[in-house]
Amino acid sequence: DGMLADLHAKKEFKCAACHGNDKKITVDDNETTVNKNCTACHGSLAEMATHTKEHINPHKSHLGEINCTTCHHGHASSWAYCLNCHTYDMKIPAGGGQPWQKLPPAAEKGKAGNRQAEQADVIIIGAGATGLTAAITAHDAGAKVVVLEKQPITGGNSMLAAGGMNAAGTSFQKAKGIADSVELMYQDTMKGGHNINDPELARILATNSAASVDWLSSIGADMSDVGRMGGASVARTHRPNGGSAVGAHVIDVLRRNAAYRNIDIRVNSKAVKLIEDKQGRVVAVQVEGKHSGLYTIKAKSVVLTTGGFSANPEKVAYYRPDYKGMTTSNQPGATGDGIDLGVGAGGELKDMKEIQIHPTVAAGSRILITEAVRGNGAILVNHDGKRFVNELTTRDKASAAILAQNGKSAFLVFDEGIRKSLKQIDGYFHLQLVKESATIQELATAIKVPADALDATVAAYNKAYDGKNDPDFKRPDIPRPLRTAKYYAIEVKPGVHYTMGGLKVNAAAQVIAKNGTPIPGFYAAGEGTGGVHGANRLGGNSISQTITFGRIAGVNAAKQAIEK
Ligand code: MEZ
Repeated sequence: DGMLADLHAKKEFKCAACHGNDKKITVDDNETTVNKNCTACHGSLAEMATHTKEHINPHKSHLGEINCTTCHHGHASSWAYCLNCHTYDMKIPAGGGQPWQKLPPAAEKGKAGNRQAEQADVIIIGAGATGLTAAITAHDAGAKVVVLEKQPITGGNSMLAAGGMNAAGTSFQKAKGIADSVELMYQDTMKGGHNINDPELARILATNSAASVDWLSSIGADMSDVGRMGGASVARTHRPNGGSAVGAHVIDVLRRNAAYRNIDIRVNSKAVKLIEDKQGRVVAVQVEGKHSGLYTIKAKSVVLTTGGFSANPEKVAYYRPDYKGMTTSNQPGATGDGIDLGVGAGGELKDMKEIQIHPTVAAGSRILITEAVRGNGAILVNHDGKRFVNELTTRDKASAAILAQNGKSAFLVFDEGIRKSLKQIDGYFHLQLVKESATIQELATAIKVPADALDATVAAYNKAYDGKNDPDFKRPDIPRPLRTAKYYAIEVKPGVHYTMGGLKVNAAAQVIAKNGTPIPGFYAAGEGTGGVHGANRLGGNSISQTITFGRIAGVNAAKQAIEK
């Protein structure tokens, strides 16, 4: 009672209005027919957005083109997917405030469905940037690909990626006169990772980075803006012109490319088991579809691109008890169950204790404030109104410095010039995370720090900008002063952001077994693998990894499937 189906029935719609005219109602896991019929009556997501009057418009979000049934459920209580991360007071028709995760799956859990066993060349598990890149690459290499995604939407954590994608020696850098090299990116990556990275993987990341930017550009992405991030010797972080967030754009481009190629992508479809033959080769995946129940797809190769486990507090606390109870910047699906699947198939783990906390998550929230704000000139001040760290140091050091301050938080302070330099900052205003004032003194009052101290801090920083020298904290780059009203501040705290550890892989993206040899037919790439970043990932190296290693995994998985 009170579900959307009942509301429709009251308006005398029959089952067929949503489900189509089949005598027997069957629903695929993508809920294709239902979604088509939602938009046929109510309009597209974009049209719905124009009718929505609320300040936070759930039909126009950074999640892009998603299914109506992500939030609206016919036979269960509806629930806005946004509420996985945000705390909006968001009303939804037929909503009962029940978290999406708690909804009973339509298929009885663990029950065999009546779906026939299928056969693919390559199965990709996980539809973030790595998975979609691997899928497109494997498809273009001639393979029949199936992509499985347990969440109701594609995009994974990549969808939330903000600051950009690192690459060395790109045409965009050259056009801006930035002298960079593969060697410098490699050295920065190793140093940032405390030199425990797998040097071969770190080198692959740097060597292929410019080609990965070119590949993304060739399929429709705009990576023309270049900024600087912590731990980087030069500006090499690529993002769309004007400084929009990189992730939503990259995912939009990858989704469109996958759709154009008619790649078979199944959401609400969780891989529950990897099936091996007697020789230990991975030969099939058991899937639990939201509606299909359990079924099996045989494959000649399987690529695991399921991401990390930052959104799994128990797992984080198991490996790092010191991070217990910390917020996370990650999407709800980042629970690490894919890594467990890989272990079940014999995969070796690497660097699981290496978990990154990002220094600037908006206090009391899960909203990441991109490092690009600091890269473009913002400073960090403590509750005494004073700077306390080189804002362009690596994340581990910046986070530790914030946690050492009173209240274990800090304020990110910037001005109108910085705001204008980076489009994604507009989103923080939209989310009402920013305090703003006409003068530094007034800003100090608004954030309750001593006004004279903040004034002196900003004056010293502006002097450092003028003299191109930061004597107090040795910040290596001050691209802008803080001189243009208005002035802004966001309170920030560290949050669990990225898990550097995962399955051990080789240069061909093959998963390595405990005996040190590759597991036949089994590939992995992206955050679910360990080794690329060592003990600390540099900002911007994650999207770079997704594209570079997604391509390597996709092409190798396809090659071996087609040859087999
Ligand atoms: O790579 C990242 O994690 C990144 C660039 C995050 C950010 O601060 O924007």
